[in-house]
Amino acid sequence: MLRVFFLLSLALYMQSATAQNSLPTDYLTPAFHANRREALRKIMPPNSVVVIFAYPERVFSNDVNYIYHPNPDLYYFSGYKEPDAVLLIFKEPQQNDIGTYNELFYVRKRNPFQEQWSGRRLGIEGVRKQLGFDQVYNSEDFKNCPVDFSLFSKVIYDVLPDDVSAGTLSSLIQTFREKASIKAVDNRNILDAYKRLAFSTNASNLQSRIGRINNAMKETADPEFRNDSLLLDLIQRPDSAMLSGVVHCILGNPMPPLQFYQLTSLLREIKQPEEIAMLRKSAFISAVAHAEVMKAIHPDMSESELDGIFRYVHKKYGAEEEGYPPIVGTGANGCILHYIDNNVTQVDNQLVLMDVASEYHGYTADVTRTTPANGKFTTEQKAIYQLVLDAQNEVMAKLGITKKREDVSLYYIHGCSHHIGLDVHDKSVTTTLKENMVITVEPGIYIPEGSPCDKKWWNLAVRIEDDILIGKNQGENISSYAPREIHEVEKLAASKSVLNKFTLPPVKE
Ligand SMILES: [Mn+2]
Repeated sequence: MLRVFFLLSLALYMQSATAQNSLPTDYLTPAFHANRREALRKIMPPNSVVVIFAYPERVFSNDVNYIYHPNPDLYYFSGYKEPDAVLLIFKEPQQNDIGTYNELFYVRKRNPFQEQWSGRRLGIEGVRKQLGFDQVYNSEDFKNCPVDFSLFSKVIYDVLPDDVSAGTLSSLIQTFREKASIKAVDNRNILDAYKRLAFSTNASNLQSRIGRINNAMKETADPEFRNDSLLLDLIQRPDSAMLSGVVHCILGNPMPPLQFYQLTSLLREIKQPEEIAMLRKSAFISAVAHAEVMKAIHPDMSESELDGIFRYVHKKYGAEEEGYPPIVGTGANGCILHYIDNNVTQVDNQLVLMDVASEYHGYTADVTRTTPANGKFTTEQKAIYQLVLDAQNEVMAKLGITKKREDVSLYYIHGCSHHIGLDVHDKSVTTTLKENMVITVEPGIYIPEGSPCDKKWWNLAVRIEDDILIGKNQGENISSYAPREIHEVEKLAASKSVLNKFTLPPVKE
């Protein structure tokens, strides 16, 4: 019996070892990531090194972590999607005992026992073969890393997480701190304020930016931030001459995380053809999901059921994740900009604001539609919806005429447009629009209960958001599959969905 079982399991093992599971074939290639490292070297200052750590893993519940999300910068420059790693990219080739190299990669060690529980790891060999790196080591060996950081003019790295106190990543960061003599913890308040000043230098919103910094300084108990001399100078004399002096100081010898942000943003804000292809897919998938939801939506449905339809359509196309937690806000909930409770059990005859999009192979779309659950806009809903739609159309038309972001911003109701890419709010430092940037256009009107207007407008919330690829002379809406015009939305809502017939047994009380 035992023997039969042994032979049977051997046969099953052999079968599973030879069986080929089909996997997606449209991932970014090792050549893409190598090309991005080369592009980074070109803009790095002389005699510098960039150090990029993997994101930490986070606890979901006992013995269970949240689904791991790789650090977008590490992914961009390597294709590596696992935790517990650090990548070093050198401006110039280095030479020492281990030979000549211009990058070193310390990755998560293979562990057959752990892999049976939590999934396959690439390990050294996998990173060499599948990602095309030459100098690859286990993370544990970072302490023997042959780099003398004191010999570099600039050691450039992102803000180091200060809430990771155990495990491999913690050791990697600790080792780096010791080797590169980094004692201080970066002050995130100061970094944020500097970033806001240095990388959005249009004069039009100078006062509002200084106002926000001033408020943040007043509200905080952080003495280092409150007493930052550059920020205090600017608050005392908030004019553009002082601003340019302050920005000059900030960028003259930038703190490492600011320089890291600047360099990585300069690359990531302009999308490569492979990235545009990925964003087109992600935006299309997301728009199809919105169209399906328009067909399926019904007053008896719940917010979470609608949320589930989006997720199903995204997965059906092979999108691994949602780009951000889905926002499905019925009536008044639509006025909460990042509403994610999605727990209303019946959407009734209300407007439902849905800001939901997929993440496809790392690339995130960002699409919003606002749909009447019963398929017909009321007079009031129509009026507000049309205003938002007109604003969006005007911005989109203007994208063909002007390339200045500050001109575009005149036409936003709540001043919100951002880049998309590996992050849903993707990095950017350039204040003018350039070819192959991908941005959102998302006007909205929100009228919470109690607003100083006729009650008939209360609890109306409308946002329409599309993803626009900036071309040479005009923008292209890459999420246009989901209708926006009132008659189109009503027509689609009146059509049937296979989900209308999808019924399940009730849960026993
Ligand atoms: Mn958005």
